[in-house]
Amino acid sequence: MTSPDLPGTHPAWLPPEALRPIGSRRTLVLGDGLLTGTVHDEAARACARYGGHVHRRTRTQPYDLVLALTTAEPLPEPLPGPAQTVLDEFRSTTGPPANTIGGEGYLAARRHGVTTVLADDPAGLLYGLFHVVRLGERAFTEERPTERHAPAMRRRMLDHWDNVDIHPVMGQVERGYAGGSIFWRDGTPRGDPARVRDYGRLLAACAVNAISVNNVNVHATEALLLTDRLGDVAAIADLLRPYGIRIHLSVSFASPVTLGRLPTADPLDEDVRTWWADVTERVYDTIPDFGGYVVKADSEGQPGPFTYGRDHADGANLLAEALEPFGGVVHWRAFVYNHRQDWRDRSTDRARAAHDHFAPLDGRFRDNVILQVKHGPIDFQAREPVSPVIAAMPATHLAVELQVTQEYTGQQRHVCYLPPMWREVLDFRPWGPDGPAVADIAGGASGNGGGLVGVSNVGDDPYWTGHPLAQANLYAFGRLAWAPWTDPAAILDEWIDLTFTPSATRETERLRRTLHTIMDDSWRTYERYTAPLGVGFMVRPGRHYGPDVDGYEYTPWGTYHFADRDGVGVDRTRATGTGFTGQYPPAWSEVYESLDRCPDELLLFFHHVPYGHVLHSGSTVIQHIYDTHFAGAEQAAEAGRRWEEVAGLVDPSLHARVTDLLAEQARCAGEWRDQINTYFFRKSGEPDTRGRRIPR
Ligand code: GCW
Repeated sequence: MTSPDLPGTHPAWLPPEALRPIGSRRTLVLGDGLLTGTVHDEAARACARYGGHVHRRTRTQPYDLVLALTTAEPLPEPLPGPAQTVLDEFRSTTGPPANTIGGEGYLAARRHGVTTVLADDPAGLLYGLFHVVRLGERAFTEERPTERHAPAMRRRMLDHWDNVDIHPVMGQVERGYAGGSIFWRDGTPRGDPARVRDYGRLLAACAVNAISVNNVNVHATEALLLTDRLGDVAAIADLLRPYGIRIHLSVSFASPVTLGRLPTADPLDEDVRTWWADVTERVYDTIPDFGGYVVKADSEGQPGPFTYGRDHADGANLLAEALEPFGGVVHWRAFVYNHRQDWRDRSTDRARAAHDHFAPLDGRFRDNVILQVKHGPIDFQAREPVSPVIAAMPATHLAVELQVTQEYTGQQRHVCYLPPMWREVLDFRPWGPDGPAVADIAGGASGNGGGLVGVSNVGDDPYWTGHPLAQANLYAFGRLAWAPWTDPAAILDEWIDLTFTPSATRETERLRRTLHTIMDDSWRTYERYTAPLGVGFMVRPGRHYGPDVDGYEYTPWGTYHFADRDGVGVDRTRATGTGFTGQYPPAWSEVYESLDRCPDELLLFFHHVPYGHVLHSGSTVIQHIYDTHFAGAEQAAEAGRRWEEVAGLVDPSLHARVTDLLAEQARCAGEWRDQINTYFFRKSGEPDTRGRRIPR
C-alpha cells in the first residue's frame, strides 16, 4: 500500500483509513488559530473520503464529535450540551487555579452519545484529535468518563543528523539507515514539501513538538543555515508549523570566526556576544517561533569554548544570552570526552568524561540552557547503565537523549524494538526507590525540564525508516515523551492498529500476535547475540554494523573490553578501577561497586572478572556468553520463520522488504554468535558445557 497523497510513500501510522471513524461522522470544530485549522482540515479530509460532515461554528446540527477550545479563547457561542457538561464537571471537580486544562493538554470524554475533546490551547486540540484517532471506533461506541491528558515532558524533540551536502564519509544523513534526507539533497533543499508536511503529521500524531533540521556535526555548508541559507530553514518551519512543531538549528560554536570573520569565537569577547545577538535577532525576524540552537562543542573535533580556555557554562551561556530575548533555548550536548586517548593509559575512562566535565558546572547555566545528556555514559550501546550526569545536576535543566536511529542496535536491518530499553532508562531511580525517576528529572519539577530528545531514524525511504517495523520506534519515542510510564507493548498495539487498519490486513489479531512475538523482546534478543553483559563496542569500527571483537580495542576511542586469557570487562570501581562508580548517588554507587550486587547485565561494564565468575543467574560468565549467543541467534532466525506465517496478511511489498531484512538479521546474528563464541573460546579455552559447535 502506498500513500494516496504521496505516491511511492508508505503512509506509516496514518493511512487515510485510520481516520475513517471520524470521517464517517459529524464533527464540530470550535475555536480559532492555525492548529485548530489543522484539526479542522484533518477532519474535513477524512469526511470528504468517508462521507461525514465537519462544521465550524454552527450548533444547528447534532454531532458525534465536538472538538473545541475552551478557556484560552472565549468561544463565540456556548458549547453543545454534552460538551458543556464535560467542561462543567471538570471545573467542579478541580477548583481554581487547577481548573485549566493546561497548555498542550486536553479533556476527552463521551457523554450522552457525543464524544468531546476540549483544550485550552490549539496544540491540545490537535493532540486530542489524534487521541480520538487512536481510539478509533471505540471513541464512539460507549460512554467514557472524562480523562485529562497532558504531556509529562513539555519538550519532545527529534534531532536530525542530516547533512545538506553529502559528506564524504557519513553521506547525506550521519548514521541514517533510511535513505537520504527528507530535507536536503546534495547541497540543496530536497524540494518535497508534501513529504515534510506528512512527516509533521506523523509526528503530531505522537506529539513530537520540536525538531532540529541538521547534523550536530556542523560542516561548512550546514553552518550557513544560520545566516545566508536561513531561508531554507524558514521554509521547513512553515511546513511544520501547522503541526505544532518548532524548528531548531545545530550551529557551530566557531560561527563568529567562520561566518562573521571575527578573529575569535571566545564566549567572553564583547564582539562575539554582539555577533550572536545580531545573528539571532535576524533568525527571529525570519522565523518568529524559532526554537533555538543545538550545540555539540569540544566533542569529536567540533569547535568549542576550550579553545579559549573557557568552560562549557561560558559557551552555553553565550548562546543562551542571545536567544533569551526571544524565548529560545540552547540544547548544549554533554557528549564531551577525549577521543584521542591512549589505549595503554588505564586511568582515563570515557564513561567518566561527561560527569567530570559538567557536574562541577551545575548552577552556572542560564535558565534557557538545556543540557542534553545521552542516556548512557558511553554512546548508545545496546546495554549501558544510566548516565550519572542525570542525577548530578539538580540546578540545571536536563534533556535525556535517546537514539531512535539504530546506529548500535542493528541499523534498521535488524528488528530492535527499543521502548523496553527506553523504559528502563526512564524508570531508573538514581537515588534509590524513594527518589525521582529519570522521567521525572527530564520532565522537570513543574514541567519545565529539558524533556526527551531522540535522534531521528527517518529518511526518504518509501517506508520512512528503512525497516518498516522501525517506524514503531519513532512512534513510541513520541508516546513515551508524552507519557513515559506507558507499557511498550501497549504502544506497539497502538502502532499496529494505526498502521495495519482493517483494509491493510485481513486478520488483525493474527498479525498482532506475530508482531508481538517478533518485536516485544527484540531488544533483548539483539543484546543476547551482540556484546555480552554490558561490555559494549564489539562492533566493526567506523560503520558500527556487525561484530569485530577487537576492532576498537587498540584505538584512541576509549571503548575497550580488556579481554585476556583469564577474564574480561572494565574495572570501573573506586576500590581498584577508574572510580566511575563513585559518580552515582550512594544507592547505586554501592550496588555497582559491589561484585556481589552488580546486576548481571551490567557486570562487565563495571567489573573485570574471570571467565569462571558465577553470575546471579547461576551460570558462569563464559557459559552465559555461549548460551546467550546461541539463544539470540536462534531467536533472530525464529523471527524470520514467524514472519513467513503472515505472508498474505499484509501488503506484499512490505512483506517482502521485512522478509529480506529478517534474513539479513539472521545471517548477521549467526556471524555475531560465531565470532563472539569463538573469540572467547580461544581466549579462555573453556568448552561449552552443552557441547554445541563453536568454530575453532
Ligand atoms: O555515536 C556517535 C556517532 C557519531 C555522532 C556522535 C554524536 C553525530 O558515531 O556519528 O555524531 O555519536 O552523538 O555526536
